[in-house]
Amino acid sequence: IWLERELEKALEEQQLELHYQLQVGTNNQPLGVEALLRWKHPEKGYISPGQFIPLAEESGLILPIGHWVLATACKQLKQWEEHPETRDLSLAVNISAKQFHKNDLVSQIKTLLDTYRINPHLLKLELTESALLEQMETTILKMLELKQIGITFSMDDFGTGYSSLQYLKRLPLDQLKIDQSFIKDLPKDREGAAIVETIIAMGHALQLEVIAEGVETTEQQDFLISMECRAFQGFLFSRPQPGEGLTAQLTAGV
Ligand code: G
Ligand code: G
Ligand code: MN
Ligand code: NA
Repeated sequence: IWLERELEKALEEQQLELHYQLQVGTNNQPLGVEALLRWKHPEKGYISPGQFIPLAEESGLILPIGHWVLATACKQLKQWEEHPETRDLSLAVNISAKQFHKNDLVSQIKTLLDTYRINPHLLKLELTESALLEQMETTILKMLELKQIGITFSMDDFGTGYSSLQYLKRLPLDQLKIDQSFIKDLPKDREGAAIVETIIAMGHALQLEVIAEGVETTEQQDFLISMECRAFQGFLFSRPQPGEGLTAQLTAGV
């Protein structure tokens, strides 16, 4: 309970921050960014969302927090749209199941896009398999409604949930994000390699972009390139960092 109260306070007292991690292509060219939530606790320092998102989901605090995340991401996207080096970057935002299934999500997003006058094609929503598979029919309708505005969708942590190929066939996704657990021991891990190769081939056959996350070494990236993967995210390219840091890195032409 104390943590719940602290989290409520964190939102009121602006202790939440969005950090941003770069996504790159085969020549390490910037493609996009993922927004990652951080709680800068006055005594405990940074707390990972892995530690407080489950609580936020349970308590319902995920709704105001999720809205804050979307609004903050849209403001950042607007700033990036104003510079040639960052203008074309997409921004991926993690959406929790509860937030996705809330009635006002679509109107919330429309309002934010209008307010900040953002190109909707640059906003990507990352959903997990468990979020997508709940209430399939309403999920598909809501995704289609958002896609009509221009929003794109990525399936996060792909391969770790109860992925059914039937669902993959029906959901209007744009991207599969291979979970970092499959990347971790590449290129040595032969089973992992076989799974990754299959995910990439299947994703492309379904006209989906495929991005590998948790890429930490050039060996991993080269191996993934040899399997036709064309988008990468991981510590090899950049750590999640505050927006100013990433902007400086990108505008310095690094
Ligand atoms: O950055 P880190 O590895 O600590 O993130 C841990 C988990 O928290 C990841 O699964 C990530 O998807 C999730 N996460 C990060 N930011 C957000 C956010 O803004 N909203 C939601 N719902 N989850 C997030
Ligand atoms: O579940 P989701 O994909 O949203 O969360 C991504 C998480 O992975 C973030 O918390 C981020 O900090 C972490 N992450 C990003 N790149 C790497 C990496 O190269 N290695 C490891 N171990 N974690 C990473
Ligand atoms: Mn994610
Ligand atoms: Na993920």
